[in-house]
Amino acid sequence: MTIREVPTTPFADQKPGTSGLRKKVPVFQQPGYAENFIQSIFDSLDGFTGEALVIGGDGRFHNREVIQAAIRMAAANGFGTILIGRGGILSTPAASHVIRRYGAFGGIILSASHNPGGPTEDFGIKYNISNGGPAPEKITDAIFARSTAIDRYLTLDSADVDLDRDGETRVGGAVVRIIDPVADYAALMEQLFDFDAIRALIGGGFRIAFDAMSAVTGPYATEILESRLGAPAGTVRNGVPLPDFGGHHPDPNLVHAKALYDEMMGPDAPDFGAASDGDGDRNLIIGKGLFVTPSDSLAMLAANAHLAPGYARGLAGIARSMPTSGAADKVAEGLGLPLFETPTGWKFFGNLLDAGKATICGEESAGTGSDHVREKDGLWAVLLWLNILAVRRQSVIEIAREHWQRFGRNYYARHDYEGVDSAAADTLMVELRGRLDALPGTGIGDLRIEAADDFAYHDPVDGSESRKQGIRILFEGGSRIVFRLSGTGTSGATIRVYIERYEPADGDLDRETGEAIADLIAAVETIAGIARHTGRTAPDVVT
Ligand code: G16
Repeated sequence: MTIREVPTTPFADQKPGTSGLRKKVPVFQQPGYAENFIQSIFDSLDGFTGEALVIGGDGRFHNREVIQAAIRMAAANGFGTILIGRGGILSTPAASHVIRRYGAFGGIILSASHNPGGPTEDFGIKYNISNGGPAPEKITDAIFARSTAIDRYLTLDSADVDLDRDGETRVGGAVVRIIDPVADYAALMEQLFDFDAIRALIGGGFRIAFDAMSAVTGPYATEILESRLGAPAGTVRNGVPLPDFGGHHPDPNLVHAKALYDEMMGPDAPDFGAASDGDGDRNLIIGKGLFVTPSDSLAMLAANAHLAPGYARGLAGIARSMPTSGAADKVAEGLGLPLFETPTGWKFFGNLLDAGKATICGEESAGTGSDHVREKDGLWAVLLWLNILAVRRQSVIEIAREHWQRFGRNYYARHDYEGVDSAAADTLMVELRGRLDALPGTGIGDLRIEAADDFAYHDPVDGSESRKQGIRILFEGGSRIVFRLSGTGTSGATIRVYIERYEPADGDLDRETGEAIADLIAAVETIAGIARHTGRTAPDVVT
């Protein structure tokens, strides 16, 4: 088969964000757009001739078209084996596992995560390296640089591969292997968790509601929760992945999983509610009568992980992204473990996990995971919670209360201002940065600002520096407000404001979050002038 060199010209907007390149589907449908980015990935890598590449996606609209293009291009560029999940499906954590398990050189993951899907909605491409994790900034910077100068891409003239039939076909010099997307991942979960204990819990009448949000986790959750753990049929809702997620926003938060939340707060609530996002790496945990914030979930999982066989030896350390609450820090302190604070983006955890410095990582953006793969993992978090509940035989709310009585409670909320004019958002951040030196020592009502900075990260493993990762306003007493711009949106800018108050173990642990942080919320406008800059007087989403 002849390799074709197709002339192309650069697109100016292919800079990867927090997690790969995310754009609207029509942008990706422009001739050569996906091809340019994929070739820019290959041109930024060395030494993959004859090696294996994993390709998988979350099944969203445009998934199959890009997979077919990526197969031809990977073969033309010299990969020897191309592993693809049946139907073009691989959840992001499953793709990470497949890369590791088969010793692949890397993987291309097609997803825009929790963003909506469909002909006018979102699509995305990201590259993961051989450890199974998102490419570090060194590589994403190289991909972007290449995308601005690209003048050709390599492909082959070959028929589409049948993505729905397991087995092998040849495309050029490469073997394309279609694999079961669920089997390897489910086997890994059985190694980590005590399935017998969870089965006994469920057998005793413990009720679970899992919302797969018509996204990729459906087949994984159905196989694991219903087939292997014996939960009744119907435990997994919206379990069939749809290209447009049924018209919903597959974001497992209190806004987009409101029906589940309402049910969990109701009189006949199941014992445990959970949801996962478009590509299966995020999770939402709701006990009967209690929403567990992602930051608290990280802390509670870390404090109890030793109850699961895969973590019985204890943890090497805990890592969290900077805007994530300090709840995990209290656990690390209490257990005598190192705590690492990284910038937002799972890619920053990779080095810590590879070096054995951290075992469990998590983010406020509903991501938790461990060293079993190099992505956050929604179903993993659900199974670790179930394992803990099966051993402790307490409710989620009892576990949470005991946790706060031991470590204190971090009242926490994130306010998002979405679709804001990008120039206005940039001006807001520039102005705030300019005032950082003047803020310490000043007061707003009863709050006194102790310190203010722009977070910079020094990677303790490879020594790399990442600057301008979010503005922190730290108050006396440990409260905090963080401002940063999202790196995952596809239209305009999203301003994220993270608000946190720490209440010690002997303080008032039973307040409403909104009331506990009301003075901090009021201080946001004084500090940043969001209304003045953007005209917005209230956030679009509060989580
Ligand atoms: C991605 C990253 C996460 C990050 C999240 C939100 O998650 O992998 O590390 O916390 O985006 O990022 P931002 O605040 O910049 O929008 P996902 O689930 O979208 O891949």
